[in-house]
Amino acid sequence: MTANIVSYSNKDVATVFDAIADLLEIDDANPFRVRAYRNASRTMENLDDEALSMIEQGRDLTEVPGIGKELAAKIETIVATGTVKALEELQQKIPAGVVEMLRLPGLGPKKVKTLYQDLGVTSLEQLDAAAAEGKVQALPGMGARTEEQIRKAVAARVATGDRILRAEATPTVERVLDVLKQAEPRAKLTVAGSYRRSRDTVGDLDILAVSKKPETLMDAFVAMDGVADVQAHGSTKSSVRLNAGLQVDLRVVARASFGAALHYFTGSQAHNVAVRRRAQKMGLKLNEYGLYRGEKQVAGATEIDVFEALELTYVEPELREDAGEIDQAEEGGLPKLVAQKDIKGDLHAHSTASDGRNSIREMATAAREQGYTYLAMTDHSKRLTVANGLDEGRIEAQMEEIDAINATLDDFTILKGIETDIMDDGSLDISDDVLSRLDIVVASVHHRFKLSREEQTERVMRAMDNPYFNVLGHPTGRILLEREPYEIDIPRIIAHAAERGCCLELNANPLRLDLHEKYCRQAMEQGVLISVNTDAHSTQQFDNMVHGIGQARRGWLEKKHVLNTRSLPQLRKLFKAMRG
Ligand code: DGT
Ligand code: CA
Ligand code: CA
Ligand code: ZN
Repeated sequence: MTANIVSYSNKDVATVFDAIADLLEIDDANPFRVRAYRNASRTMENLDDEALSMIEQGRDLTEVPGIGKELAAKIETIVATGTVKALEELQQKIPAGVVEMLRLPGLGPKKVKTLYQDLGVTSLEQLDAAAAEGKVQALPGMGARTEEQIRKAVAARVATGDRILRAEATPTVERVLDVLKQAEPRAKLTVAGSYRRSRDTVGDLDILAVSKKPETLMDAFVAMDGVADVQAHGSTKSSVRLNAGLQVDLRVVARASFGAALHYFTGSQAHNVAVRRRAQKMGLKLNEYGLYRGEKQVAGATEIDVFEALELTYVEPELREDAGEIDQAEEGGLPKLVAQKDIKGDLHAHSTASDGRNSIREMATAAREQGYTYLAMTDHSKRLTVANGLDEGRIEAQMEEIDAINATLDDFTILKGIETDIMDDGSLDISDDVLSRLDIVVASVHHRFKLSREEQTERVMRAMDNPYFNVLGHPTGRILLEREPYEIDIPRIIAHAAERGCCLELNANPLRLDLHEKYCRQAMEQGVLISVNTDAHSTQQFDNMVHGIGQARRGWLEKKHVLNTRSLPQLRKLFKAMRG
């Protein structure tokens, strides 16, 4: 029996088509077939209607330009199962290690094919060894640089293991909860682990249930679509590995133990150890079944009960890292963490004027639908030619365009802004005269990542000294699981921002989540406001705010520490003060 309640989106279909194209290319297939899958992938990404709803409405997928009978049939299968025979056959044929090589940054199918076919490399270890011996740079189309990049990428992959972005795991969490809910509507279900703590990446998923019918839940769980491998199948614990590689654990616990189990499996491990130590000091014993005095359970049904019995106020999951939260909970001094509803607007977004996908008006409408009262349009500036960055003349035209749109909006304001590039010498790439007429200036580093720590720090500090500088965009440039932050002394940047009275961004794009939580906390302690922005390049990306909020909460931020919780008049006042 398969529980066929899971559904897949156009984006999932596009991912499958891309994977097929990659593997076909490695397999030396006919280039026309490769291109057909690539085109189909792009078609699916850009399709306005979800294939699933088209099918449900009885519409024929072949009405989509570029989709013939064969592809339409594949789309139907993928939407229903998440995969398709063509992909599975290729996955059988090509070693898993080769597929893994594809996921390394900087390695596309062409290079992977060469490495696989010319060097016979079939795992990351072999790849690293070949690179170490200088065999990679001898290959056509590769040089010493590629070789060095490969070694770095392998090292980074080994360091992060098989973690995936939390945001990437969200659809899986929802699907699994959905399957379980359908199997046993009366079960109580929650996700625990690093996912619940809103970590930027997760190693695996931990799901907890209370149910009178554990077998029914477990059977549905191991029979879900997308399960590649069942590692355990019991009545209290089951574990599966999904096709995408992610592991999911499901535990069923007694109602009286639910709170203790939720606390235990939420972690972090360091937090658990510290809380257990506290329990011991109080003559109690804490484990995943409950809090005990001798044989008697004194708490366990809810987390609140457990904390209360330990004379602690409730600790939000995001704070459970053994970073001072237990002392604060004892004193009743934990922060009231910022929440999505506190956010009044987004201060970093792009339109079609640079590299965004929607017009300013569309972006404003979508921001308003988020419940916001303002949105700053901060398109790229002229140095970033690849993103069609705006020069002074285009900025002035955009200011007029914004005035015209604002005149038609009565309870919403578009702020005029720019994401200006920080140049090599720390100057900004837009003239002060134009900057002075904008409402907000976000400044970012988009090139010369390789400067020394000293040089990079000073470059950014000089940019902050510009009188029109408001917010430092994505302050460290990291791309999760892909690119390390550039060398920069963030504590010095924070101190400088405190002195200068300007702000740092927490970029909410789930690939960035930049500024890191520990620096958010440092900035907050020094009175530097953090602006939680999505950097949206399309109307949908405003939804990324939730990821930024998760990271902000992990950084102990309250509403008052976040710039864009301010009302528009308050915001304007702050910006005015920044210009001194
Ligand atoms: P992950 O999966 O690597 O992103 O991180 P977590 O925190 O989800 O870790 P995971 O899945 O290994 O275990 C879930 C939670 O269970 C963890 O946060 C704390 C608890 N836990 C697991 N193993 C131990 C242990 O050996 N000792 C203690 N005190 N807690 C543990
Ligand atoms: Ca986990
Ligand atoms: Ca786990
Ligand atoms: Zn940027």
